[in-house]
Amino acid sequence: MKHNFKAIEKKWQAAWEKDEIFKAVDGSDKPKFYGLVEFPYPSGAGMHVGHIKAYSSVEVVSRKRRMQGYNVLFPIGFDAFGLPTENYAVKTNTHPRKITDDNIKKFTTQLKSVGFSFDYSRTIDTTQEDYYKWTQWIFLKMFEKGLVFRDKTLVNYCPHCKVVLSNEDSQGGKCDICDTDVIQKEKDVWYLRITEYADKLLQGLDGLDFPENIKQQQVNWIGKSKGAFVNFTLEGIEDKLEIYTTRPDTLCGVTFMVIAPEHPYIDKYADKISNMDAILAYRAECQKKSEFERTQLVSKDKTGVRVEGFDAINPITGKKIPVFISDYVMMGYGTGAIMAVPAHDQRDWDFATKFGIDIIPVIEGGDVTKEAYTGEGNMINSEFLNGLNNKKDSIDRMIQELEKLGCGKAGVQFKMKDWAFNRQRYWGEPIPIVHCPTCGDVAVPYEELPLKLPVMEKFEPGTDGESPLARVESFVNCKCPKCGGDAKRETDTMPQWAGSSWYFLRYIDPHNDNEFAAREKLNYWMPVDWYNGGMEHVTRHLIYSRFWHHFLYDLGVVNTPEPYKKRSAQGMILGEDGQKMSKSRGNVIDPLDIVDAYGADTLRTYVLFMGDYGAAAPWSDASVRGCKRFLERFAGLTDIITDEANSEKIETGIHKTIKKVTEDIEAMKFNTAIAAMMGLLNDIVAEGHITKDNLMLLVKILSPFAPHLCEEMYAELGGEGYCSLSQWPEFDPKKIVESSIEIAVQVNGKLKATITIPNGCDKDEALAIAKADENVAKALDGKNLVKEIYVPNKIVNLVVK
Ligand code: ANZ
Ligand code: ZN
Repeated sequence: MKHNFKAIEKKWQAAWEKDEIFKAVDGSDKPKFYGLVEFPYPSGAGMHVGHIKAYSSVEVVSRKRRMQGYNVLFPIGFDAFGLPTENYAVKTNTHPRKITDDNIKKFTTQLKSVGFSFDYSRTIDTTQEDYYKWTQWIFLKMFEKGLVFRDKTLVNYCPHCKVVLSNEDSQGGKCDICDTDVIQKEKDVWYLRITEYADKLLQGLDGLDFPENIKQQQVNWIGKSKGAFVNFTLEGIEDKLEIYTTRPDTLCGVTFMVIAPEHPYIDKYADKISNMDAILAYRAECQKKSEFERTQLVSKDKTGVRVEGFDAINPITGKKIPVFISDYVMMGYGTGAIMAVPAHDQRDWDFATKFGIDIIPVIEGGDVTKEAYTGEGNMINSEFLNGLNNKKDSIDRMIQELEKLGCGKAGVQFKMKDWAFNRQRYWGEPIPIVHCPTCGDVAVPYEELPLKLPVMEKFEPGTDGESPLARVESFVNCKCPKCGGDAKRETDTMPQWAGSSWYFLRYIDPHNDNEFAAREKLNYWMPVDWYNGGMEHVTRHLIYSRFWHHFLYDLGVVNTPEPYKKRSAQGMILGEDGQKMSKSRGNVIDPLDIVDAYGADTLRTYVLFMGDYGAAAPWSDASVRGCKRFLERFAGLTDIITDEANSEKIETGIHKTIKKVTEDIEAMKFNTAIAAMMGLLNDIVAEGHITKDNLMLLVKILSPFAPHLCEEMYAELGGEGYCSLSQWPEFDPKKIVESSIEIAVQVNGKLKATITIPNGCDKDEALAIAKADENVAKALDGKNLVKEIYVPNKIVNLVVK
């Protein structure tokens, strides 16, 4: 048949939709498969080819699972709150509701035109009241359990977007939305205590089928550090100065202390400090820098000011040491104070060198007059540690001593910070909290959820980065749910990551009005069996959603701590020029243009054929045409059907290909699966005919990739029902075994011949065939044969003298 994709694709998409064949069934007794892809942000630009690649993997797996008899849940939805829509709303003075609805409509049409087998009856939109009601509900549960707190703090703030950004959203010191440099600003911040789950998030990784690099990124982001907290006496002051160190073993090498410029002791003991002017001036300087600049960009040129007023006492040596403030110590990590060991820490070494402070080595090795020595070695200058040469032993011994002296203990720290959870923007979930002058922060009662976003005409943030909601008096002014007195609502909204932190649970029961999802449905469908998405979400969405799920598990409302059994990630599609696709480069491929010109099946096949699924790969029009050509030739197989049996070579090829495609899909080696089908097609075309039964097998294994064409061919071949719901073929192991195989013959390690032997023949037979070969015979002629080696089905190796 002809590959008449225009007609075929419309026809089958309509049929699938009408018969609702991709609808997941609740409470079926079939085994379940829950395939998930990261739901899109419905931007005005519509779908790009990256979406197609991201969805095609789990799409192929889901289609295969249906054919293997699974009850499949493969849903889609829209992560629709967020800044791009809001910014566009401000610019065009259109309500974000309308923009969102329009974009979702457009996206849905586009998705359907590619023939993805989503269960559209479960489509969710995070901006709908019946969805965000439950986002607010989870937030309130966290509030109830003490996992939400408010604090005035210096935060990462984007002066362009006028929003507070979490650390995750300002990686590298840049706003994740607009790339502007973030600044530090004091703000009222609502935090989610994600740090309370740091250990669980770390340990939970163990049993998960995530790629190693994804696990590693999460491990690094969580950043667990083991060390000790040590209290240093400050002369003339009651309070001790507590520091965090990973190297308590180096305590005798401490020659000064450094505290963060924001350290509270500066203000608390201002009256004891004689150079407050210099200190406050330095502190003001530091506030101009972002945390990123302070941690990453601090050059060798260290700055700081000595705190004139109190010195510290080393608890082991009893020596008096100076205290400095310097911006290389962060208030947000550990205790905001460190013991400095210039001989063994490069930052401390740089500082000591500049300020002329002693450098005392306590570990042998290196030359500390040139740089800090960070290797291992014998302990020296360290009293009771002297002579020890194992870092762990020294650390343990020192902690023991500190505990005995009552001035220190072992402890851990995490790099991960609590999650800054409020945004001063309109298009987000209102935070359901009321500020009462008498009762403080009070939760909106559950029965009042959803706390609806008020309808507004203008959405600009206020001048000082205040939320637009602060201008809606009818929203702001309310009664306190506790005491009934006059109160004011919180006017900030949640970050975009809120709605995506639990959406996979709502798919399971999207229309439930009483709970976010019924427990027995959750028990049946969860965890997600296979989740595919982008590498850019590995330290945010993937951690946030695992955190929420762990919390819900502790709350007793979901059945497993971890939401995702398996995670994979697609590689980026680059432009033909090898550069990232972008409007400004003019190298963007619109997937719908490809659907128009070559068909959805070609597009789907191509994005999985373009290389290793996880690797970045440039777009190639030539290769798209190659895939189109493959499908055309495949369609042509219906024209060469005969009753004549296929040759052994083709029979073997077909069953090997079934085996390969079956296995490659599981291993995400889609490109080699497709390549195998292409190779087989060539062989069949060369043979000139194929039986109907054999063709049926091929149609089925190609169908997850090119489902429209395969439905059409399946119908033409007289298949029953839908190809998409037919049974996945099993390969015949007997047919994979070839009757004869080719092996190499070496004489003294040199290749002399390639011979054909019966598959699985014994040593004698193989040797006989080898020796009968003319070249081999020549090589043996007149020599003394001292060794005969036969590796079954692999090689004959003869050694002569
Ligand atoms: C003494 C020492 C000696 C240190 C040595 C290191 C090497 P991680 O692994 O990142 O946890 N530190 C502690 N709190 C800090 C803060 N708020 N800002 C900047 N630096 C801080 O590193 C912990 C180490 O980083 C700690 O151990 C401390 O320096 C420093 F040879 O203490 B160390
Ligand atoms: Zn009150």
